[in-house]
Amino acid sequence: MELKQQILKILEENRGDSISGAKMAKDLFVTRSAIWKNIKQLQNDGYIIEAVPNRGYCLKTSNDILTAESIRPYLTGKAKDFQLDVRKTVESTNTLAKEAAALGANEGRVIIASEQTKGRGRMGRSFYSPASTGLYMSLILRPKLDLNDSLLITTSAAVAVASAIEKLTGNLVQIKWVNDIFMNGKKVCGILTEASLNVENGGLEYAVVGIGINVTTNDFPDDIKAIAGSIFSKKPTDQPIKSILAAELLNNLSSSMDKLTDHSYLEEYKRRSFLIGKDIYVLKGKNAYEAIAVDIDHRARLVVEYPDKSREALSSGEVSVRQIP
Ligand code: BT5
Repeated sequence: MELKQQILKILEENRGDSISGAKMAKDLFVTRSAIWKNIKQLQNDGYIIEAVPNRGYCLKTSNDILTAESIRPYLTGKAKDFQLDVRKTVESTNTLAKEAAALGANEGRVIIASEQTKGRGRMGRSFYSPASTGLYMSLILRPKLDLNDSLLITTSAAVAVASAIEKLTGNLVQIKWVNDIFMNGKKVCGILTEASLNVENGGLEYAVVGIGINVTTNDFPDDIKAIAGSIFSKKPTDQPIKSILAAELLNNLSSSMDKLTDHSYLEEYKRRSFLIGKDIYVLKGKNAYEAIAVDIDHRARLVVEYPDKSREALSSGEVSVRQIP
C-alpha cells in the first residue's frame, strides 16, 4: 500500500479525532515531512483534513469521498472479507465486475464507483449515474444455483438494499418486482443482475449483482424526472453517508447471499412488495394485458391473475401499475 493510502487508513480509523504527525511518522517508519507532504496531497484530492495545532491531523466526520478505507470501518461479519475496489469514475461497475469474474475473480470482489458514464439498466436501458450524488456498486458471486433459481439473487439483493436504505433514512422502502426500489413513490434504486452459465452442469459460473442508488441526486434528466427520486433530499452533513450506506449494503448482502435457497427472505420481499394486490399491466412485446398481481411464489416469480381467472407465474419481464381512474 502506498504511503498516502496508509495515512488515509489511519485517519479513517480515527475519523473525527486528531492524530499526531509524529505518531504516524513513527508507526509508518517515515519522516514527519513525508507525512505532511502526503496530507497536502490528500487535501488537494478533496479530503477534508484539518491540521489542529499541537494535536495533529483530523479527517472531518463530514468527509464523504468513497474509498475502501472509508467503507471498511463500517463492515461487519463476513463482509469484512470482501475485496473492495473503489474507483472514482467508470463506464459501468457491472461491466468491470463481469470482466473480472470472467478472468476468475473470487466471490466477494466488489467494484464501487462514485460515477458511471455508461451505467446500464435491463434490456439495453441506461441508468443515470452522476458524479458524487449516487452510489454504484457491483458484487461478484459464485452461487451454487440452478439457472431456474437465478431470480433469487435479484430478489434477495432487493431485500438487502431496501432494509439498508430504511435503516439509514427511517423511511418505508418498498420493492417493485422485480428489481426496483421505491421510497416516497419514487424509484431510488435499480438492481441489475447478470450471470454466466456453466454449460457443463447447467448451473451458474458467476453472477454479478449491480446496485445503483440515488443518494442525494436532485437534477434528474427530463425523461426520468417524474419517476426518479433520492433517498436524501440533501446530504446529512455530519456523517460519511455514502460509505456507511455502501457498508450497510455489503453487510446485508453478505448474510442474505448465504441464505439464497432457504427462501426465508421472500416473506420480507412480499411484505415490501409494491405490486401485490394492485391492478397491473403485464407487458409482453408490444402488448399490454390487464391483470392483478396476487403473489410472489417460492421462486420469486410474480403470480398474476388475468380477468378470466387464469394465473401465470412470471419470472421475467415488465409490469406496470394501472392508474385507477
Ligand atoms: C435498472 O434497470 O433499474 C437497473 C439499474 C442498475 C444500475 C446499477 S449501478 C451499478 C451497476 N452498474 C451498471 O452499469 N448497472 C448497475 P431497469 O429496471 O431496466 O430500469 C432502467 C430505467 O430506470 C430507465 O429506462 C429509466 O426509465 C429509469 N432510470 C434511469 N436512471 C435512473 C435513476 N438514476 N434513478 C431512477 N430511475 C432511473
